[in-house]
Amino acid sequence: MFLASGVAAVGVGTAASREWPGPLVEAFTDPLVSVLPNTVLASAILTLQDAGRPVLTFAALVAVVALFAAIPAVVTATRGRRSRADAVLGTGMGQAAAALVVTMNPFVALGAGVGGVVAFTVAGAGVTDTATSPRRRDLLRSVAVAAGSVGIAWASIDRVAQLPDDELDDPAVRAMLAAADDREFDLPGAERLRSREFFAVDINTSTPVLERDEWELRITGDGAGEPFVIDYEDLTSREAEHRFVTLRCVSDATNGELVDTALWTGVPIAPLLEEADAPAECCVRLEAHDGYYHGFPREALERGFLAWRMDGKLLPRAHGHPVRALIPGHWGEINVKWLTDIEIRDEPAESYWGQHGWHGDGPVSTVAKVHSVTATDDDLLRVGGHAYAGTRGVSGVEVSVDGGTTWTDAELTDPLPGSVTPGDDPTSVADLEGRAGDAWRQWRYEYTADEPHEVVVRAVEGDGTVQPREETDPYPEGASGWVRREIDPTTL
Ligand SMILES: Nc1nc2c(c(=O)[nH]1)N[C@H]1C(S)=C(S)[C@@H](COP(=O)(O)O)O[C@H]1N2
Ligand SMILES: [Mo]
Repeated sequence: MFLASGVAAVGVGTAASREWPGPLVEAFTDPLVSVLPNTVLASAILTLQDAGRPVLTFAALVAVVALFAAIPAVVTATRGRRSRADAVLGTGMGQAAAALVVTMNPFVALGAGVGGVVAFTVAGAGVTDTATSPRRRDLLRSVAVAAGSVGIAWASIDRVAQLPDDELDDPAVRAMLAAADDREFDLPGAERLRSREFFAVDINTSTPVLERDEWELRITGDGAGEPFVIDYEDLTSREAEHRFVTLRCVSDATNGELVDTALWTGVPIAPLLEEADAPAECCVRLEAHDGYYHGFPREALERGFLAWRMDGKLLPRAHGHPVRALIPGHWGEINVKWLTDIEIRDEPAESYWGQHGWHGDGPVSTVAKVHSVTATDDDLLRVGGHAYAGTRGVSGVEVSVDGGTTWTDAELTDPLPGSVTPGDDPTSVADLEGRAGDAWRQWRYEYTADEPHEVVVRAVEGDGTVQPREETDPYPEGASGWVRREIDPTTL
């Protein structure tokens, strides 16, 4: 019955917040993250990747239910069974107080107190029962109460507010999306040239909800007067540009899948800084609605972009709705989603992941991945994937099918079109040639082989620099090294 009371307190308290996982559970995820040593956290992120968030939420849920179940247990133990009314009252007050302290939300506190008490009373009523198997009945009743509260909580939680399916009707966007489809290779098992399942990485257990009409961006300088404020209307009524940009998370393994490309619509940041009369300081700190923050050199921000559309649609909630930053050539973590503040500073500022031991501020490292291995109709082997080198660009991919002894050039997709500015007339794809900025390319290579062998690939940057061979783990500076993959032609 203590457990039933704990489950009900958390369930009803969470339902009262109308969010999932809601403030009660979330109050436990951050401390969990901070008590875990950086190495454990790093390996959890690496091994769990997308599963990391649900696992963390579950761990926090267990912790918070345990706390709320401990309250009636302690109250009962200290007051004895003599006064049930006392125990019930103590439980309710204890649970409500705990919820209030944790969340500072009176509705959650009320829900937790009432839910916990009702469950405690109903499930605990069997204590004085003299029927044949009171223990069993207690247990059944507890289970029923716990299941009931979870059901109520689940049913009353608002699903994350859907965004309207508002697609931009713009010839430039259509031409660029079509260009990506025209230029791509057919590589089974690999992501398309414009990603269809863009990865999402952030610190949240549930996707932050920030509405367009609530959004404002503040630009502030050290101690300098009034902040410069711009709202969504104002930002998005400016003349927009469209850019293909690739993002890669610093926790991506050499042949991992935390790298993707989309067509983003937005405006450059530099003119905004000018308008804001931003002081000529060295450094900036970006801050977001979810409490995430990132400090880096101002110079990088000057080349940045504020995006509110992705592939022609409103920026999805998971990718930073309504507005995010895109900073060319850097690891994913610097591309702050749900952006609310740009602070100009005269000294470097800390970053969320920096404080957890990652060094993801530098330029993204160069990589060529092997995600597709197929046999063609005419009995050739075809290997392929993506190559990305940030703003250095990819000029080639070299493939070795003998474990790294001899190398041959792979075929590459034409670069994606780069930035299209309002004056352009991108009705033909040829107009977009040669302007790829910070986007990946696909590569493919066909050959014959009957025996198992190792394929090794390495990318060549725009200026001819070959991707370094030395292998490192993602933690703390991002993975490096050539991707190697064993291939057994008899299994294809
Ligand atoms: N506000 C906010 N921005 C954030 C993060 C975050 O946790 N909160 N995560 C960063 C990290 S680590 C990465 S890799 C990219 C991923 O962007 P995506 O989720 O759109 O792929 O967002 C970055 N921006
Ligand atoms: Mo990341």
